[in-house]
Amino acid sequence: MTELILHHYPTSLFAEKARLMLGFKGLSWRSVIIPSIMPKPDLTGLTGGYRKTPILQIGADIYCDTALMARRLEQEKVSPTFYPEGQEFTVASFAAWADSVLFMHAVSLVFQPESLAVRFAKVPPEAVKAFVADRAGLFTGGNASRLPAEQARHQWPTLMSRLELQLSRNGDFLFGVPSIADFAVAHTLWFLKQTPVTAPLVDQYPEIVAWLGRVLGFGHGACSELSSTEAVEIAAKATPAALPDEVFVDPNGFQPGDQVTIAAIDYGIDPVEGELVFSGREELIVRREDERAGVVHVHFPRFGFRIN
Ligand SMILES: N[C@@H](CCC(=O)N[C@@H](CS)C(=O)NCC(=O)O)C(=O)O
Repeated sequence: MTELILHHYPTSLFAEKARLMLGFKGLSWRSVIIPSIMPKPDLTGLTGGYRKTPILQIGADIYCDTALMARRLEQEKVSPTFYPEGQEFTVASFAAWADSVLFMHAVSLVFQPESLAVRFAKVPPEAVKAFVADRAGLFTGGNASRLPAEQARHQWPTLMSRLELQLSRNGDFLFGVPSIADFAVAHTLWFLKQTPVTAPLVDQYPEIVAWLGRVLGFGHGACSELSSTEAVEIAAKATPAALPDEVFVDPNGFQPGDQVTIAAIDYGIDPVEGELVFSGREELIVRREDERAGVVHVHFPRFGFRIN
């Protein structure tokens, strides 16, 4: 089973990054809508505990984190590429910066009370309370600390004027041609554009506004709905793909077959337990067995994750 299955929900900004990546590659995919707060039993049944959004499933292979997802989609369809030749390091590093630094500014700006009031205007108070409590839990225990709104507002003009200058120099995309860097910035600005309180933080920069239109214009590709139960059944019937043809390297001495846990280090640090079957330059793979999903391989980026 080689269908691409994205587990996501409409308002998730990293899900928007994934949807745009799928659109850019012109891929067809199945869409599983997941809850925006815990519990998410079907999703965590597949991942073994990782709870962040989105997740890419291909049969019995589960890809966590959009940075790794981009690499998997690149294998699925090489062209158009996320990593233009000669700029691989630059665009991947820029994307990692955007997914952490720029993202944390946006979270802080969107979560300031004036913006939250508009964003949740039609949501019942208990649901808002549950959401805020869930996100407080999400940011507990990792090394990512919430940026005070005042500091985020203070630093925002620097970030945006650098992007504005970069675009005025390089043309249609951040590095001239489209790359993973564009997708890693666009989803954050898309998020800010959702409410009239935060939209002006983007709208005052004409080069950025025009560029954002171009990136969002890639669309989402063709998708059709799938239930989370069906997705679990697909995993149960499938066998994980062959491991990458790359030498197992682990600088801390972990060996193939070791029983480990893997967890993000920034936030959403819920560990996933299983057998370490692969440790490569960019990717870690854990084999685990789930009551309903059967044997699955859960894939993580090496960067930003830890093995215990
Ligand atoms: N580094 C992760 C970040 C994912 C992330 O932070 N997603 C947010 C939603 S935009 C999340 O998981 N929020 C909690 C949730 O959906 O349960 C990635 O690139 O996939």
